[in-house]
Amino acid sequence: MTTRLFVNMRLATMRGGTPYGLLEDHAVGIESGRIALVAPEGDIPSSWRSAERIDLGGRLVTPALIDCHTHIVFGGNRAREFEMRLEGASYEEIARAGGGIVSTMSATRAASEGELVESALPRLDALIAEGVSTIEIKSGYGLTVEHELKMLRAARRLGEMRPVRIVTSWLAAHALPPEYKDRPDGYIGEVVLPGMTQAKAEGLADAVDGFCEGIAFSPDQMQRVFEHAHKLGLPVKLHAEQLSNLGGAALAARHGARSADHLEYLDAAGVKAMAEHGTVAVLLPGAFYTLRETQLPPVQLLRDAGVPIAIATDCNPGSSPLASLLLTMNMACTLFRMTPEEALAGVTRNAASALGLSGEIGTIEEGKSAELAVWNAEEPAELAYRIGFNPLHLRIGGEN
Ligand code: DI6
Ligand code: FE
Repeated sequence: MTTRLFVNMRLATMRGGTPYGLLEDHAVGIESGRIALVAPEGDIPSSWRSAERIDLGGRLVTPALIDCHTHIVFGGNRAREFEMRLEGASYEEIARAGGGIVSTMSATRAASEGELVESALPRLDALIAEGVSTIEIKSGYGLTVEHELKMLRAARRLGEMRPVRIVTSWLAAHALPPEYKDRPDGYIGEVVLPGMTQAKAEGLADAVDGFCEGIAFSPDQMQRVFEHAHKLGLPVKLHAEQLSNLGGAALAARHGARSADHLEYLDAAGVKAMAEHGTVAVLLPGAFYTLRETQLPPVQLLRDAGVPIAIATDCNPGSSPLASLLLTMNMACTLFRMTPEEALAGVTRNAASALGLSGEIGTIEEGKSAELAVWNAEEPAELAYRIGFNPLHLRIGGEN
């Protein structure tokens, strides 16, 4: 049994209470991959005397980071579309003209599972290098049962190749593939629902997601998806209110969703529904930035209602080609006026809640999995403050 005792650090536990849950002069003991001790350095039980002692030189320690919304498995890239947007085309125009998600669909269908893994690895490694230990990965670019399952198998393989926890989501209801043009209900009935059953049977899906939007699926269609997920016992979440307000967040909340994500166009009724059902708001500043969105998510309404706010990269080839959670934190502060403490809670405690993992990760507490990030920093606000700079010193744990 390996026991290690980390001493001489500033501990941002993110447990609430004091800002950042900050503890000075505390030690953290790790036993068999769990946090077994958080105690003042002057008050360490004698049983810890034989543990390996590691001096962290006064550095800042936080929970390892969690990216709770990504699409890092995909084929190809959309750099040409980036150019088109700079020439004046809008994201929605490109999508309606057969570009956008559907162009990534073609590249994803053409890629083998191994090729998807290879192309996702550098993105995954960039996140890990910033102290990330848990990453959610969605399907959504295959848009047939076979190719959606291939994406999730690639996601699972990534988790075997690197010391990270991968949480998968079945997002077949992401876009309508061309072969189902004008037949969205047929696509739901023939691909989204039976594929979900198969993904569940093969242990490939931990949750079910969808894109509720004018260019994607309606609330009625999403309702069918959620009802099937409930039958299978899979938790749900939703891309909602990104480009317009269809009431998706309230629908998701009523279905017990763990999170509703994006939310720029969320209104007060949607906020209320999320608060009532304990649905986490996942804000995605990388997509807001890339699409040069001007409608801000209602951060103050969410705060006032006590809705937990998480933030994530939304790493995807179209609306958020962003593989940095630290930059995401900076964007959340600068673009959304979140505080650095809210940004850090958004990639730790609240991101864990969004994934249904708050009993396991997201704060530094005895009994939780020992997944920590050690930073060359003194103040927690330094993590969100710098732009394009990675102060990670050491990542502990994550190999679950
Ligand atoms: N909203 C997004 O921002 C991504 N998916 C979604 O539902 C965009 C995906 C893409 O453009 O490839
Ligand atoms: Fe997304």
